Amino acid sequence: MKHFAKSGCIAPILAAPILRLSTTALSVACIFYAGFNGNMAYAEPLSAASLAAVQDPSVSGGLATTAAIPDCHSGQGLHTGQHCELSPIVVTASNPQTTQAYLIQADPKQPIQPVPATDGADYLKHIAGFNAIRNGGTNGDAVFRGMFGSRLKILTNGSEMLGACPNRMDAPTSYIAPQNFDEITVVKGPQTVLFGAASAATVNFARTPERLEQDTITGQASVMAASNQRFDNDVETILGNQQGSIRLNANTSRSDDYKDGNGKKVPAEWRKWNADITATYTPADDRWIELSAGKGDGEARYAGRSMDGSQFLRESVGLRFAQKNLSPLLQKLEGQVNYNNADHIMDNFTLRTPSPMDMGGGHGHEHGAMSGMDHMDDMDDMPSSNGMSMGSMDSAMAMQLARKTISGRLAATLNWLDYTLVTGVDASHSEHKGRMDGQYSYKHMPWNKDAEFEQTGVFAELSKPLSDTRKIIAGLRIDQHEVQYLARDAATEAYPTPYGKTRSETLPSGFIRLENNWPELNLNGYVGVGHVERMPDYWELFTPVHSGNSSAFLGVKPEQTTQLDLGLTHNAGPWSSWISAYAGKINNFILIGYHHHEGHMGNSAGAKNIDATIAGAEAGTRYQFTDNLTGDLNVAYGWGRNDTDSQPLPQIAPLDARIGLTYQQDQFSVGTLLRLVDRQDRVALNQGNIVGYDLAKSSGFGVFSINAAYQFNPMLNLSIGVDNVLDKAYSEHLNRAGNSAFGYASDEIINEMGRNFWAKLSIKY
Ligand SMILES: [Cu+2]
Repeated sequence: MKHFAKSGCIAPILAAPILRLSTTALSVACIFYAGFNGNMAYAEPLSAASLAAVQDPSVSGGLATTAAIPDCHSGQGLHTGQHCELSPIVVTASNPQTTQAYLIQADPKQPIQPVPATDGADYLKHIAGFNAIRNGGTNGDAVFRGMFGSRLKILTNGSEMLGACPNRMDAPTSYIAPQNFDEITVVKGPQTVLFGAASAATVNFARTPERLEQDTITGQASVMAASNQRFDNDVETILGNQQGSIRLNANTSRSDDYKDGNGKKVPAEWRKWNADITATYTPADDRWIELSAGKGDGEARYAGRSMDGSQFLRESVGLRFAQKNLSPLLQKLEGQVNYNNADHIMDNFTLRTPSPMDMGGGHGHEHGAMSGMDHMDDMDDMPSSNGMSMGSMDSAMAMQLARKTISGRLAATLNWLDYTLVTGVDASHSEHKGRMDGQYSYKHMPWNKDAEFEQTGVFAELSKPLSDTRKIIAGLRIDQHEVQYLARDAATEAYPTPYGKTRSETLPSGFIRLENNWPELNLNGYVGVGHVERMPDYWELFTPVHSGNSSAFLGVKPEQTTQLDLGLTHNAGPWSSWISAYAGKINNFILIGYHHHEGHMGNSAGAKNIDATIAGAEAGTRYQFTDNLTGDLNVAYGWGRNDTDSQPLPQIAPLDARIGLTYQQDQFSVGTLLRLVDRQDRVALNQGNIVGYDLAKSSGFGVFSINAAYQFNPMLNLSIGVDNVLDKAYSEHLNRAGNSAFGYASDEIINEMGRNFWAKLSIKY
């Protein structure tokens, strides 16, 4: 609280504790309630019959032993027809099986190990192929197969909310509390065009509208406590009847700085809360309309930056509907309109003491300012060419940034003969603005708008069975983009300001995929080719100082990815295995390099287009040793080459393997997780993306963790664990250098967490 008080933010002072109190009270009440009912409703060992009942919601009545079984919201992903398997109570390496390996579905409400921070990137890290670039304790930036930023489409209920920070302190995933959603869906590669042009993956965090059978009050809540004063609360309540329902999701999460394996404190504390309310009108089985509103805020101390995030305010409003069975031809019509606003403040006085003119440390990798309100995330490169008033050059500085996005989407599903066509339009408008000054004056400065984005797209995805076992799917979309440069920054001789200039691009994307199954071999496979032309995003156009001989805004070209994706899943007897592999050629890959720019202190970002080749695979296998004992192995490997400069592509995580062993008997399970990571020799020093760059070759490590869970009754579940049991000091390859303000030497990277004890109690009611 002291930090909130210091920052003078009234709203979080009031809102956070009230919410924290109310969710705690609710959680406690729920746990007592469950304890009472536990005597009456005893948990049965999971039989095949009860499993089937749970998987079919019409049979289950909503109160079955769902705590032990992932909810299978079939049809809510980007593709339908997936089945869902029983998972152990505590998932180790989360990589659930679906019929095809390009599609991952995960249940964000299940406890996972190691315990993630309350944000989307930290959750995604548990899916093979994903990593996150660490800043501090939370709000890492997700990377999939070495691909960063808008190569990943991160969606909540089909809509995209981008952060405001020019240096991505507030990555899109930092506004997402995964456990407040029902399902996470990942489509690997450019294998869908339904939600925008994404070259590396499309990720959707979805809440599922549901028609209730009768008058119902249902929900779940959990509390978690862990080392480093970590304390989380989550509550979800659904109230309604056949006509409609109200759903409330709220959570709070906090942690102090953590200790690494050497016992050294890493500046990493965070506080977060979210509250979302959804009203759904369900007049019939085949139609619904839903209005939702949500808000959240938080703060995070960043070991790897010279400023912290003291505000991560999110405001979202959404309206969506679906109407099925309109006619034999028109199977479904769906639409949505979304408003999202991110209002972020970063400063060097709320969560740390400003060091007078922090100039040194040789870690001046942060970005130079070109947009007039750009990066002060490092005081090192306080830009001389910055058009914004620097006030009194007080060393206590703050910058406030906001990004507002309004988006809409309309899609129809058409059936004709055995063709299924999903087609529609989407559009978005987004504005970015900011202001900065000294600690006491920045709130009085006028806002300056620096960027405006427009996007309009049309898309169509057609699928047709070729035989009982073969299906072909093809998609095409065309996007029209327009970006306006509105920052009134001072021109330099080298790169004159593009003030008032507009960039317009019309970019096509598409894919074609063949899916096949061989029932006699228990094998499913796919092969697909996709092509994506990606518009450079805010960070690529506005953050770097230049691109070649031009300003970044005028010089960075759209990126073209052409990628082959193929994979197999195999389920037979005690074995279930999968592999998803890819190989791609990226023309005009947008590479961020850090070097010295005139008029900027230290190193700042420059962008350039290069040609690159990428390849890699994720694979996993599960073996059922006995009825009770299961083994899991997951491996991910990515490789990339900068063909233009004949050197490795930067910021690619090394070979990563996770080995899990789970013993489960009746209501009890115990598990271990061993994560082994190879060293990374393939680096391109001082090159990377907006958040991270290659600092050095990295060495390998192994981390061992254990967990146990007990299902007291159908409602009450306790899981406990120790992450990094041996208290090993280690760091990930994708990382940032620690900041000199916290006493880090230049290029000293941030270590991961040491031994962490945690316990989570969840109830369903
Ligand atoms: Cu920031």
